[in-house]
Amino acid sequence: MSDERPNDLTIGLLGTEVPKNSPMVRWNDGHTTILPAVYDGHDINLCDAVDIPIIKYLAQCPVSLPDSKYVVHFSMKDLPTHDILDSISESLSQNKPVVIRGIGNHYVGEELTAEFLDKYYAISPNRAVWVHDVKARAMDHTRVTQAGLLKDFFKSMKDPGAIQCVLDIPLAQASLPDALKNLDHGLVHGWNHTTYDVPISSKVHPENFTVKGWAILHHAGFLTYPHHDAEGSLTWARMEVGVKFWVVFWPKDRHDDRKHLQEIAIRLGNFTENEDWIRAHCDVEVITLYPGDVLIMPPAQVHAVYTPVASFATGGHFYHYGCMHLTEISRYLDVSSGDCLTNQMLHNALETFRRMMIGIPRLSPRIRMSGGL
Ligand SMILES: O=C(O)CCC(=O)C(=O)O
Ligand SMILES: [Fe+2]
Repeated sequence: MSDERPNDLTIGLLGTEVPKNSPMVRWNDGHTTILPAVYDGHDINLCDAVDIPIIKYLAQCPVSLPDSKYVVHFSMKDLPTHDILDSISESLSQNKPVVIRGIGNHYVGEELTAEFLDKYYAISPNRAVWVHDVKARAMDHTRVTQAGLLKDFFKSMKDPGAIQCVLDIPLAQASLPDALKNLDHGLVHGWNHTTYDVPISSKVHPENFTVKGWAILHHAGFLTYPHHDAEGSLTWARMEVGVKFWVVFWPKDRHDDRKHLQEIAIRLGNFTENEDWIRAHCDVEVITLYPGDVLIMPPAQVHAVYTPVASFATGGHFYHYGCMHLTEISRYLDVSSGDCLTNQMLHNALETFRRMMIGIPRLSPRIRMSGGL
């Protein structure tokens, strides 16, 4: 597999998608990538201050290997056996992200264009989207998004002066791969099991169903800073086109001490000033995701993502009975240090929790709750 995949991820980018003289970095797993460069009027690279030091730190972190104590690795060959769902559930409930290599369609070799997204994912070039812009973020981190059309985002993909991404393209039809879809306990048990006794009559937030799937789209060189995802949900993501370095963080100790978890979330929010503290208190692993790879993260999992080439990924949020203890911690962190969130706010969360609660008496004995009950 690695035979066909070049380690040099800078090929074809310099002068076409990113500035000719972009700095580079070598990752611990052998890849070389560009570092982001967006210049101000005095030829200063605005990414020198924050983005580049973080990416250099991420690049030297250990690679997540199949024998990792933090991340559980599966391969597509393990699917579809029924046991894999139980093993995945077990890992997630123990707070371990799961990587499954090589699931599903991946259009390797086709260029990522507006036509490609339209043809395979029914995402129109005329979609209105919120565009995150690295230059805007470097100049004022409170104003990172601007409104735009998808086709213009693609035009600026070929502008070496712009590094952008779109983090919330609703894609209601995206779902967990078939073999994994029963992991979504909110839908599978919460909603399906309760409409008999508690019919849906009115006022259910439509996002219960429409935020189930989304897509994200990146130019080469975009760094998403360390954060955990909102609302206590689990997150799954599948690489469709491109490559991502998905970096996951854990406390070295005091895993159940919520004050410590809160301190980590806050310190990671200001990496530059806290690098030494983070090195001393966090274990970190880098998961390199290629097309067809699926990653599932438990609630509250802190992660940072560097996208070194133009990329497209699909994903979604869901809830799981085995992870409710982590959902609770994640929501506690949201309330107590609320600005370390990303992706969409999930307005449906409480309605789904209510359904999951009402559904408990009729739950199959196969379903394990948090804490192994
Ligand atoms: O790909 C990225 O830049 C960020 C993705 C992310 O953080 C997520 O999907 O939760
Ligand atoms: Fe995230």
